Amino acid sequence: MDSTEASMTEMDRSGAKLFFQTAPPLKNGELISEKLKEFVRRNSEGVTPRGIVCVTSGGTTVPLEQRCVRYIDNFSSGHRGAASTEYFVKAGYAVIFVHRRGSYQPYCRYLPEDSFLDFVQLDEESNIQVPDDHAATVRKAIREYHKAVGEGLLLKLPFTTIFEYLQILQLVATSINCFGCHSMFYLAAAVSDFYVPWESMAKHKIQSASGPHDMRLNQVPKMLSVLRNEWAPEAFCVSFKLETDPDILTQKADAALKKYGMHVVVANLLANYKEEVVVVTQNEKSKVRRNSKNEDVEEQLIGLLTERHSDYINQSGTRPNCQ
Ligand code: PAZ
Repeated sequence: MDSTEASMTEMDRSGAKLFFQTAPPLKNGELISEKLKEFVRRNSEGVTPRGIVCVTSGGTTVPLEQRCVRYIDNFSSGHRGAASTEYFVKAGYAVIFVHRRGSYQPYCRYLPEDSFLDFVQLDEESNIQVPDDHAATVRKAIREYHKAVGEGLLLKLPFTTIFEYLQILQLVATSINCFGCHSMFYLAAAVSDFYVPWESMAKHKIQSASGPHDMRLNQVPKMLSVLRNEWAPEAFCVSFKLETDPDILTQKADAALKKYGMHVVVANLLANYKEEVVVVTQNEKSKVRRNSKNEDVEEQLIGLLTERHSDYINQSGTRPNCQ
């Protein structure tokens, strides 16, 4: 078996089934399905098939109580996903941006770190104006954002918890499956490895009066296998591997490539993930570095991935079938 052939164990299958059976149902599942249907319809029309990519972005939370006051979070600001979305749109892809609520958004990545109020001021008649030193940035962002939305190239779907994230990922994957090899998954979100199953979770806020609290965390089933084998078997799949120890990074990326049948694993280190990443495939390990602080490493990364995706489409030769 080559490394892009996916294998799936019975444990992956039954673990995924149990996870979805016991997860609290998505509140707006029907609305999401409708939005996806319309997005797929719009982007599958026409003679030249458009590429479609699902970008996941930001960290998932693990609630500790059903009426959640406390939760475990995952490190991720969503900047990578937001930047990558912009470059995918620029490359002609339709993008489904599955993102953590409140994380960085495409076309306004300068927010929320800088206050929105720094970007506007009032003139003498109290009209809102953008100061000259921000005008170029805001003008470009407005133009590009409205172009992407106007052309129907951007669908934004927010999540907070691991339950929402995986249910939305499943809906997206099964909705865009008809694009076959023209679809891509770019899984930059930082997804929890452990969670508290809904039925064993405290209903109300956990009380501290009774002293230390023991809690058992279950392992989140390996959904990458399920994605590759069942939800979207023809899609081009790119996952990310974040590590803090440089000595184990590429070894872990290689292992993920083989274990989950990914086409690409993007390996990055916490210490410098904004400056460089390593693109790991069956045949290559390519370092991608930004040339200066004013550039995004994502610009080169998306350039390389869209090339690899084109090769994949040419090899597979199938066309979308979304009728
Ligand atoms: O969202 P961000 O720009 O702050 O960080 C991006 C990242 C480091 C979360 C991403 O590149 C990544 O590695 N995601 C996968 C993390 C993981 O190994 O679970």
